[in-house]
Order: sequence, then C-alpha cells, then structure tokens
Amino acid sequence: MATTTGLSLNQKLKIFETCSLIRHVESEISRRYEKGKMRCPVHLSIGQEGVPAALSLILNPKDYAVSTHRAHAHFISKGGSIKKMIAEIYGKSTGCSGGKGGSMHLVDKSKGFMGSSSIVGNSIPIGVGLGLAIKLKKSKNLSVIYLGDAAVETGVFFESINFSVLKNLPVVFICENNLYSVYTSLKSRQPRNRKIYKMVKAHGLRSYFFDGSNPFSYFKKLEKILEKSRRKSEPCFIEFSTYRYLEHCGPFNDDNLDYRPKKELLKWKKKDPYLNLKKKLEKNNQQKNLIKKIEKKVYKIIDESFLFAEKSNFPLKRNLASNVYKKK
Ligand SMILES: Cc1ncc(C[n+]2csc(CCOP(=O)(O)OP(=O)(O)O)c2C)c(N)n1
Ligand SMILES: [Mg+2]
Repeated sequence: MATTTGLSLNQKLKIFETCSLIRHVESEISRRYEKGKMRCPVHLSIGQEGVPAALSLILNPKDYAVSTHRAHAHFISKGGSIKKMIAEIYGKSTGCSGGKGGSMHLVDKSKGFMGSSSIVGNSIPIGVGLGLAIKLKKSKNLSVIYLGDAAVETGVFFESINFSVLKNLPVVFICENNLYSVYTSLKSRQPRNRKIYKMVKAHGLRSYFFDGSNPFSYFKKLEKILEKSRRKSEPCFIEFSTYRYLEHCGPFNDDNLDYRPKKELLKWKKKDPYLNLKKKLEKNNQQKNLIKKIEKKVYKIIDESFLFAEKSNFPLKRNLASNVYKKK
C-alpha cells in the first residue's frame, strides 16, 4: 500500500536496509580502525547515507556508477561486494582491487560500480565517458557520477558537464554537498549567493536540489528525474545537502578543532537519516520486528565480511608490481 510519500512499505524497508547497511559497515570500520589492521586512510560517510540509500532502489546493475575518495556508501548502494570492500581496506589479496588500492579504490564491475578515485574531480570525466559508451551502444542505462561540493570547483567538472550537454549523454551527476572540503567551509570557497544547482542549470542541464537526509521525502521525485534521463538519454544534475559527522579522513570525530559550528552539527544530527528512517518505520510491533530482522541480516553480513578480510592473505610479494603502472 502506498503512503503519502508514494512509497510502499516494502520500498521503505529496502531503502532503510541500505541505509542501515552503510551506517553499520562504516561504524564497524570506525570501531575497529584503532586495532591497526586497516592501514589505508578511510573517508567515512556516516551521516550521509540518505542519498545512496535512495539510489540503491532506482539503479540497476547495468547502470554505471563512479565515485570519489568517500566511496564506501556508493559502492554498497550499487550492490558491491562488502566482503571484497572490507578485504580491500585490510589490504588483502581478496579485496576488490587485489589489496593494492585501499578504501579509495573500490570497484565491482559485476554491479556496474566502475571505480573510485582519490583525486578530486578525477572520476567525473570517466563517468561521462561511460555515458558516451551507453549512448553509442544505444542501451537504456545511466552513468551516475558521485561528486562532492569541492569537485564543482575543478576545471574538469565544467568540461564534463559541457560535454554531457553537447552530446546529450545519459549521465546523472549526484553532488553531495556536505558544506566542507576537508576543513574549509563552502562559504570560503564559493560565492555566497550562488547555489550550485542553479549555476549548473545555466550550463543547460536539468538541475535539482533536495535535502538529502530524508530519502522518503524525495524518492518519488528522484525516481522520475532519473527515469526521464533514462528514457530520453539525457543528462541531469542533482545537488543534495548532507553532512558528515566524523573527521574528513579517519575514524574519529574532530569537533575539538572547531572548524565547524557546534550548532550546525547538532542541526544535522537531528536530521540523522538512519535514526529518522528507523523511527518512522518502527510504528508498531509488527514493523519493529521487520526492522529487527533487517538489522540482524545486516550484522551478519558485517561479521562475515570482517572475518573474511581478517582470514584472507596479503598479496604475494612477487605480485607487487602487477596491475600497477610502471616505467618501462
Ligand atoms: C586534485 C586534488 N586536490 C586536492 C586533493 C585533497 N583532497 C582530498 S579530499 C578533498 C576535499 C574534497 O571535498 P568534497 O569534494 O566536497 O568531498 P567531501 O570530502 O566533502 O566528501 C581534498 C581537497 C585531492 N585529493 N585531489
Ligand atoms: Mg564536501
């Protein structure tokens, strides 16, 4: 039965499941990080789960997605193997990049997750190229490009949106605006009265803005926006406001550094995507039980994935130089 949001209970539960999976996988990474077994930097998305949770229900494995340094949530949303992701973070040979890439180099081609990169802006033209491939093959798929608010400041972003409009490519730009680039606020980086999505609109893309924290509220609109890009094979840009709770890079919070107002963090914590979806769904005992079941399933996946990573072997020394660029 559909509700005021237009979503069935089943759809809501599925969105919640992805949200819960992202939240708990990342919380577990944060909890275990100090043990020193994960030796690569990690950029966690705790607080930012709403958007990838919604998209998990709209995209299919034949759609492509590329991402940034903060890629765990996007990889999980696309159905990427959690075992291989955790093993990658542990630097093990069973990881999705053979243990040589780490947290920022996630890939699962079987699910259309084509890669993530540590270089800000770097994956944007790759996603546009994937959109061109879709267009040339005349298939009805999408290429989704996740980017942060700072990637909008790179030159390649403008080249990419220009090309996607020029060639009318089925590319979906998902800008997660969490107001910060490391420690620097958006206010110090971009003109105060210029909204990102409006600036992009002027380049000729259909362009939208939503508060990312409540996926139930915008899911149906988002579905329609992407459906139009799929049907007409054309680009669109969606800016979502969102907020990361922890430090830019690492498992801890860094509120002691005072680079963000405490009020701001509290405001966003009130809108916590995971806690609020859970609260909305735990309406009665029957639904409470459904949520319990989902979370039990999520914890099982997480336990098995960490165990898999811990038990896996490191890459062999003799394979050190394989699959990496080297001078001839
Ligand atoms: C080309 C480039 N410049 C600078 C950096 C250093 N750097 C890493 S992440 C980051 C901030 C990116 O901010 P944003 O795109 O908003 O993503 P967020 O971290 O907020 O998710 C910066 C400047 C980099 N990795 N690559
Ligand atoms: Mg940012």
